[in-house]
Amino acid sequence: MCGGIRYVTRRVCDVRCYSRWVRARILAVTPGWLLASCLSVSSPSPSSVASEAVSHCGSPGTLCWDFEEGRVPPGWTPHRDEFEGQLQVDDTRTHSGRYALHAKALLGGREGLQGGPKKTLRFNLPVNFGPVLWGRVFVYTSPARPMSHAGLFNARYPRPGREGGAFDTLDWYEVASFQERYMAIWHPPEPPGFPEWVQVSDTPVVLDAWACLEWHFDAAPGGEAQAAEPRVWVDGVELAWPRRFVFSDPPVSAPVVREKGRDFTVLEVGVFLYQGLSVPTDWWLDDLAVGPRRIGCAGPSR
Ligand SMILES: [Ca+2]
Repeated sequence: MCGGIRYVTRRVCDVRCYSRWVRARILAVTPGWLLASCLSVSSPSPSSVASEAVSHCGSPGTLCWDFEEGRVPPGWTPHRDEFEGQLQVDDTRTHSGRYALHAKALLGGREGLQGGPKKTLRFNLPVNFGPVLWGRVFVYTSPARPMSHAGLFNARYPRPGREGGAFDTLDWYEVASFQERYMAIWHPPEPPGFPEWVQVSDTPVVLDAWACLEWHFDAAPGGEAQAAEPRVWVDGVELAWPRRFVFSDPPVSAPVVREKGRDFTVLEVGVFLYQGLSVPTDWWLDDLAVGPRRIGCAGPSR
């Protein structure tokens, strides 16, 4: 039993463990930093400038960013900025070309306690992007795998019956790591971002090497009552999720209903830790792409 919810033993452990780590988020989302951040951003809107500025590499509708501008690409705007470190485009390590997006020397807080370094950019997708979002990014993590929940990418869409809307009104899918393993989550709007459907893999985060992360988010699977569970691949191998559970605080007895959606509207990329990070850690992200079809890991040579 867990707050009146019956779980199998494994899930009780998972939920309690995860609760201890993510409780930080509950406290972190209510102060002004996030409310101000969420409320200050405008509603997603058609962005002809952004959609024209990125290259449509590969198949139709695919958007790609290789960061070879040497600066934050057009259409992307700073979103979260908490604790120590910087998020910048630089030439310190790349998967392709000369430049990559670099989350540099992130640090702040303590593992297991509320708050953590968050450095992200956001991007408004072109209108009518659709309900299926495949993604691909190459990630290099060094020098240590974080124990805390470390988000890398998320994509958001309006709740059923709505169009557009502010960032904090959108359902969202997330690709992240937790306890040194890859993780994927479906969330209701943030804050609070739960009750959420959490999937934790048994695959350790690739360290000190480039890893190709791919994901598939389907907000409108045919014949299904709710949005699909997120799927993630690392270097072409789909991840298994031995730990799958609902997280909420306080706990809820009802299962999470992953609301369906019609169009993804917003992307967020960078690194966002919901608990502390005591080891200065760097992430590099390069050759980010999203589209309605699988993009794969083929691309520029390293
Ligand atoms: Ca590059």
